Amino acid sequence: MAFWNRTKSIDLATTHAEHQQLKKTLSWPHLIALGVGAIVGTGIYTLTGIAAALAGPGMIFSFLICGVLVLTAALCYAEMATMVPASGSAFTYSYTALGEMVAWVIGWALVLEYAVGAAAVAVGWSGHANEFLHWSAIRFHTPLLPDNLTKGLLASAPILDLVQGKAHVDMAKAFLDIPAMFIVMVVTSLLALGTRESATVNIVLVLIKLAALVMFVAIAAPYFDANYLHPIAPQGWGATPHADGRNYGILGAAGLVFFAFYGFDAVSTAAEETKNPKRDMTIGIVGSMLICTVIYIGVALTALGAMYYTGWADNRIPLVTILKYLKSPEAATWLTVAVLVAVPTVILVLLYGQSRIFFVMSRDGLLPEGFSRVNPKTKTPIALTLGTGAVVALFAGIVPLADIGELANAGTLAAFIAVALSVIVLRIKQPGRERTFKTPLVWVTAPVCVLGCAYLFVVGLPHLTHMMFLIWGGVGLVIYLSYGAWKSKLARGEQG
Ligand code: ALA
Repeated sequence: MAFWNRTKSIDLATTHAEHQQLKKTLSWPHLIALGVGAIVGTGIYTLTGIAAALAGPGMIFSFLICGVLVLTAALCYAEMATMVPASGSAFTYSYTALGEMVAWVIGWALVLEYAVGAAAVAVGWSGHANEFLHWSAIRFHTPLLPDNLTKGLLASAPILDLVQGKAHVDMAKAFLDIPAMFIVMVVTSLLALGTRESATVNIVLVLIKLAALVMFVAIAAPYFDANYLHPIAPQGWGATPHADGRNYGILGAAGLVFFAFYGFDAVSTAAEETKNPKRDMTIGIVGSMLICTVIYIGVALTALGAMYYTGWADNRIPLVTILKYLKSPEAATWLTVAVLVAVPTVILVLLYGQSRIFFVMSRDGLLPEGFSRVNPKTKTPIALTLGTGAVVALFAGIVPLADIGELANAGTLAAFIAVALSVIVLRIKQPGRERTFKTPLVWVTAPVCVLGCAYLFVVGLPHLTHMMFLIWGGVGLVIYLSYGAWKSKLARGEQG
């Protein structure tokens, strides 16, 4: 077998040396909380505003398209996660089905999903933190952060302009997004304390987050005016690039709100720490996905019907803005507080996923061994968690939201394609292997996932995102060819 397509055996993927084993502490309520905790976040609370600008009321279809697509992916993930109950998500699945080089590229793309995604969520959180600081300044005369400490270095100039050399960063106007950095550091510390503690706190916070959305729907639904939904698709049904570098239209918005849907796959990264992976993973992944899809469609439709979308399009705090417009300032404040308290769960799950992906890649010899050292007391990779958190905090401190949201989507779409392909390949190559959860209508579901995600990637995402993704992938490939291809455990004949 050539180096690039050597595969890891599924049986060995689930057995590891004592000092490299993670503790089994999680069961399905933890996993559903992890899933819902990772899914509901900046996507619905913040990106809804940008999606409205891109597609108008038609964004409801953007949400629907993504919901269906992500459901196909969730079903494929559930089959893989129960068949290969080991840390590493799409990376590990691809390693067993598609070969080492593809697995590396997918693991590398997962950095976009998890680390870049976590930074994007932190930036969305920061918008609500600023709203809270303003409220508190009016109410209690507390001090405000200076403007140049609430936005990232790059936020003053759209990235496309920077890339094309049309804009320069005005250092006096924007420097660091301190709230975004702050929240990443808080979450990192929580995570370093250990999986179990973090996951239990997570359950309470998920309930707060859901309560805030239910409150939003309860207050806004009575104002529903169907006239606000016309015209339904002011920017068309496709994806049309505009001069600002964004893709307008329903498919263009789908390329963005896709962000709101993923996160359930982070659950699969916890498979190795799950007590009864076969049952718990299935309930955790599919269940959390379905719950979130229903909530999203409800919230988006309510928002569109309560206030004409131009009033909150491109707003960093769209739901809060709608509640204020409906003369419910207290509810607006409560929603802001709920986001501040609970959306960090999204960052928590994404950072958790990121540190575990690096952990597994290192355990397989594709990254230096130091990455997979677990602390003997907590049995968690503390140093790795802290290191990952530091890099993400820096990133969150300097970059703007929409661009990194779409970049995170690119990585996620690539991972979804790889997982659906893995399902197909293993069904053909290892038909007799036990599958606790079988993807229903697999010969329809998996190809729809592959083709749908590829289509959304190519058509829905802006050109700039394609460019950044290619550059990132290229860097990853160079690292693989100069390190992992020679150092991986498979290369050294240690397993496989
Ligand atoms: N789905 C997650 C969010 O919307 C990443 O924040």
